[in-house]
Amino acid sequence: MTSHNSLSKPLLNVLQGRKVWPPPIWLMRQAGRYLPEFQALRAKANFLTRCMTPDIAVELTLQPIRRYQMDGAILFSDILILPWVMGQSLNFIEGKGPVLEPIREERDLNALNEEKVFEAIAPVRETLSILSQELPSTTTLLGFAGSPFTVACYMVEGGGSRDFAQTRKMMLQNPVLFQKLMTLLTRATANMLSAHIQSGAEAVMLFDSWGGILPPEEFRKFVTEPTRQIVEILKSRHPETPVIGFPRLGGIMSVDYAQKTGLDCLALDTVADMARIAEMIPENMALQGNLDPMILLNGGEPLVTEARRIRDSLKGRRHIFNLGHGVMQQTPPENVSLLVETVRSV
Ligand code: 1CP
Repeated sequence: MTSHNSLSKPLLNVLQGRKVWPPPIWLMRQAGRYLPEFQALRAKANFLTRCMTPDIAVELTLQPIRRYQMDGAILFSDILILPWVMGQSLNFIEGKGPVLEPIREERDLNALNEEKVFEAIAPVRETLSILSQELPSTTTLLGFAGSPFTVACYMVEGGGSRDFAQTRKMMLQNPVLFQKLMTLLTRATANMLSAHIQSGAEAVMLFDSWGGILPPEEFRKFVTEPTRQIVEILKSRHPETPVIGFPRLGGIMSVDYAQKTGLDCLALDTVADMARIAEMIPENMALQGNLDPMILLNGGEPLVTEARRIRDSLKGRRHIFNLGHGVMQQTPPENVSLLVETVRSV
């Protein structure tokens, strides 16, 4: 096993097939409201402006890198930028989250334009090229997208939801329309991730936050299969660039997903028993995860014990330390320091 310090980019090395000890670490939502320096910039521009202004997006991406020397820097953006640049109206409302004009009929879908995506994400492409110049030489730059199913949930519902009932209804009552939306999103997502890679992303991650609400057959059709297609397109264009998939709340379906998609790394949520799942997936696949964000928020001895347990239970596997979901807003920033120190001390 190679030691952490001898490698220029430990995270990329793990993704490309090497074992690294101690494991590299980054956190989902590592740029966020729990950081005072994030709050300071927040007052200056609304969320979409922050995503689409390269200077601001670069600064927000770099904040957790400066503070914690994370091994991965994830582009500051959002999964809903894609529907927005295709023409769906989007606002982020304080205390409520994203609000979109819902897609419910054929003509809503026909109004979207995927041809515009590349040009419209020019500021995102610029953010990535600046980051690839400015990041420390040991940090891996990550691009990302929502999975087609998760993005479709927000597009059809018009925002967040507990059960995405409108989306499930469309799947059942108008399967042709829903499939058309999925086909469009699968292509557009692959093209957008491809643009991220061309602009400097060294690996990309697909967030499937809501796939876990589906029964098995639908999970295969709308989560596993579109993911497989995206990986196939990306590998044909960028054979060297690793792809991470995060089928949140996927349970046992995550195993099938890992086997069939061609992904390089399976990211697992908090409820997953990583060491057991590790035994069920292809041996050449890396794992990412999965500390409970609540344990991070709580800090102290329980944090140290659990972080060590997760890290040590995957010794000998290719592992990237992360949370099982995003950093929670009330997390004391010093708990993140304690976590990083714990994972890195052997
Ligand atoms: O008020 C604010 O400052 C905006 C809060 C915020 C932030 C910081 C949103 C709105 N998005 C983001 C950034 C973001 N979103 C990143 C950036 C990089 C990082 O991790 O540091 C990423 C990767 C995402 C991904 C994202 N957005 C997901 C997938 C992961 C997950 O959390 O499950 C989802 C579902 C979204 C939608 C979204 N965007 C924002 C909110 C509040 C939500 C959730 C809405 C809901 O379901 O209620």
